[in-house]
Order: sequence, then structure tokens, then C-alpha cells
Amino acid sequence: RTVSKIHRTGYHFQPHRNWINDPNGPMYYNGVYHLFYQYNPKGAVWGNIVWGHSVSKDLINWKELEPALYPSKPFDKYGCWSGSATVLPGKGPVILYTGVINKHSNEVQCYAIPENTSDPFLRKWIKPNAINPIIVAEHNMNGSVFRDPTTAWWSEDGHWKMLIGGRSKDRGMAYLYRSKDFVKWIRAKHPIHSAASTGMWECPDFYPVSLKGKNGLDTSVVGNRLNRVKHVLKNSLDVTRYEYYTIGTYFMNEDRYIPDNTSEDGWGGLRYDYGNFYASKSFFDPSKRRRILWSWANESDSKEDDVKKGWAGIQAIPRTVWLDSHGKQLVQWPVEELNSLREKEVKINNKKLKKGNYVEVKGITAAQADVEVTFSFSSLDKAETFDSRWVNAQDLCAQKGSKVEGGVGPFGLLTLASKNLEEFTPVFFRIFKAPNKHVVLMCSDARSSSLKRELYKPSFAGFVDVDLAHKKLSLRSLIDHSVVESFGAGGRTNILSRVYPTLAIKKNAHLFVFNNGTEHITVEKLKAWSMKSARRN
Ligand code: DQQ
Repeated sequence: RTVSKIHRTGYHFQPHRNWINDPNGPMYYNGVYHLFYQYNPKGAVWGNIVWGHSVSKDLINWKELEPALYPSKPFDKYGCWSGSATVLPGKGPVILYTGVINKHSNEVQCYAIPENTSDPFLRKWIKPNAINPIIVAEHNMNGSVFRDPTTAWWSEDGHWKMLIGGRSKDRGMAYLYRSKDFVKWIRAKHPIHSAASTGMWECPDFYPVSLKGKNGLDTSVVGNRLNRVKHVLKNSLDVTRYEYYTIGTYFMNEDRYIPDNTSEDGWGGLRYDYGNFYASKSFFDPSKRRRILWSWANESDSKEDDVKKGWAGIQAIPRTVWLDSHGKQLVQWPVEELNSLREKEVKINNKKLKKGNYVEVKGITAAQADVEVTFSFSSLDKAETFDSRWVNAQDLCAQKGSKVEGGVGPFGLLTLASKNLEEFTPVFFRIFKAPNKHVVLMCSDARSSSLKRELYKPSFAGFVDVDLAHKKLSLRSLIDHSVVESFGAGGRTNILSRVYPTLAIKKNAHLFVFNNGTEHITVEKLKAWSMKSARRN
């Protein structure tokens, strides 16, 4: 069967066909980046889950290989679900993943190693019978919500440690396991962390971040005795299908992690992305000393559409992630390798936008583009008053869309716009005045993205914690046919939207900058590029 191409991505990762979801076991080994992912080899809907496998030298151009893990044993007969890779020093990589053993989705943890570590692509993986499954849920645990082992870290106390997601009644938790030999694992008395009323914690991720600079740290760096390091714990909440993370301290000897009091657990917590971004997983790239974050972006069309298209699910552009200098949130930015796809640069400098102005950015393939822009304004006096009841950014964006006149803002980009603006996905800011501070709202509003009705078109939004002293705000959007992935204020607030225009496709897509606020906005500097397609073969 053929695959529908209209909304397929040019440079966001996706396999040739069929369904994908979570990124699994990302790693760098012997000069090669590996990406595995939850994959249905038989169709464009979730099911028959195996580990698809692709390899790359630059995180952008990929070679798709045969699945690395597929149901072949009693302990993974009903699916090879999510998991992680750990590179054991001197020994090579080990994958820990979740095997589903029956129809009731009872889950156990399994162990796989490359058949031949000198195969540069590590195509074949074996699951030793003698040791598998390596972990099963104990009697007092719920074995149907027990999955997604993390990358393990080496502790000075002589153990490997790793986390497994779970829940007890409504309480979300990350169980901690330890092992001396990576084969026999023992559960710590209490989870490393848990939070009431958050439901199942899928795909936990736990890693150190450096207090200074953008460099990433190997997962085994603990170091908080020297106070050089904080830790990040991320959970994907099954109930609402979004993720949050906290920043805190890992007390290795107590097997405990405690979030800082600036990091809230649960519904109101910090998010990597305020859009379509789930089951993310990071890894440390020793070749460039950075931590890289992968994430699944689900479709926002219907199952029937997916079956017709013959494919569903993409990966967000891999992002470098580091701790902000204030230590209160993470910052993310697309990996630098992405820039190698840029061509045909166009620029706009010092262009004033009065209220109601729309200026087209011409000369690039607007359906497959990268755009970076810095806006400035001379005063914040006209900023609208912020109402303290506006706690939910997404609701606020729904109320104050891109066409609702404001004081400072709304201003930003209209991406994937049709010529006469029947369709457009605006990505924009709006600045409010609150007692003693300003509140910055960033929106990526899919409501006007398509004339087609039967789509999920949310007005995704997040608040941006940014210093406005310089009276500037920057925005970068990666536009790729059915995805608009945006980074606000240098990657402090990010939003990925999936959209399916009917008119604003291919050569008929346009890009604009706009301002619908009474305060003049200046496009200080804008650069936009056509993006070449990534190689996928
Ligand atoms: N997807 C996997 C699970 C995981 C969920 C199954 C998250 O292991 O908890 O495909 O999207």
C-alpha cells in the first residue's frame, strides 16, 4: 500500500510507514547514534509493539534497520514495551525493557544485549533465557502498571541503580532497583519519589544536570556532595497524557530524590513542552558532552486518517537540554546538527509592525522551514492587566487568540498560512502587567490551522519565565508540513503542535510576522531558511 505524503515530515524523524510512539533506548555507541522506538510493523495504529531501530551519525539523517526487539519469548509475548539503554564501561550496551506476558498486560522487565558488539549498527539483539525476565512485580505491587525502566547509573556504593514507573492506587511512583551485576536486581524499600493523585508514572527519566553551563553529564555523575549537580525527574502522566518534571536533590545514600520547593509535583509542574510531547527520554552524548532529549509527538488527526495515511507518530527534533542559570527550570534547543539542513537564508531587519500589520517572509519553502526571530518593543506601558485567576495558560490562549487586540502583543509568527489566511497556525506572545512583574504568555494555536473539522486543534500555551529588561523576546519555529515546533525565549518555553492544513500545503504555504497589539513591535532580526529533507534510507 502507498503512504500518503501530504503531511509527512521532511526532517522530523519518522520511519517509512506505520505507527510509532515512545523513543526507546537512545544512545551513542562507537560513533553511532541509535534510536529505537515503539513500532507497529503491521499498521498505522498502536499494537503488535516491537522496538523499531534506526541509526545515524548526526541525529538528523537516519538509516532504518530491522526491528531490534520483537516478541519472541514467553516473557515478552504480548509486546516489547518501552525501556532504556545503558552502556556498561568496557562491556557495551545493555537494554532493559518491559515485556508484556499476558492479555491483561502484566508487565515484567527484561534484559537484552547485542549479539555482536563489533557490528557497527548493533542490528541483532539477544535475550538470554537463563536470566530473563530480570524483574517481576512483587505480590503487593500492581504488575499491570509496572514498566519503562530508565538508563541505570553507577553509584559509589557499588551498585547500579535504575527506576521503573508505577502507581499504587492513585499515587504515581518511581520504584528504585539496585544491582551489583546488572542481572540480579533488588528493590529499594521505598520509591525514589512519588506523588499523590498523579496516577501511573510512565517513562520516568532521571538524570543529573550541571549547575553551570550547557554541558550535559553522564547519568552516573552523582556529585551532589560537592554541590555541583542537581537532578531532574520527569514523569509522563498516563491520565492526562502530558509530562512534567521537577528539579531537585538526589540523596544517593538514602535512595531518595527531593524536588526543590520551586519545583511543583504534578498537574501544575514544569513542562518540557506545552504541546504535543510525550514519553520523552534523554541520554548523554559523550562525543559532544551534551544531554539530548527525544520525544514522541502523536498525531492530532483521527485513527481513520492514520490508516489512510499509512503512518502515524513522529519524533520531535532532538533537543539539547541544560539547567537554566537560575537553577529553576531547564532550557532546550534543537541539536546544532539540524542547521546543516538550512539553505536559502532570507532576512528581515528592523521592520516596524504597527497594530494589524502582517508581513510575509518570502523566498523560502514555508512548509519546510526554520525561522529565528527577535522582536523588540520600546515600552511595556500598554501591557494589559493580568487577572490572577488566569492560572491556565491554554485557557487564556483560547480566550485571547492571535486576533484579539491587545496592548503589547499578540505578536509573533503565522506559520503554515494559506495565501488569504483561511488557514494559519499562529505562534505568538502576549505580555501582561501584574503587580511587581510582567507575565508573558506564549501560544501555538491550532484552532485556525485547518479547514478540516474532525481534528484535535488545541490552543496550546505556556507562560514564559523571562527577564524583559532588554525589551526583547525571541522565537524559533521549526515548520515541517504537519508539525510546528517552537522555542520561546531561547528555549525556556516550548510548544509542539501537530496540524493538517488543507490549503497551506507544499508550495501554497506561507509564513508571516504579525502584530495585533496597540504597542508597535519591531522585528529586530529575522532569519529564515528553507530546510532540506533529511536522508532516511
Ligand atoms: N507506551 C509504551 C509503554 C509506555 C507507554 C507502550 C507510554 O511502555 O508506558 O507502547 O506512551
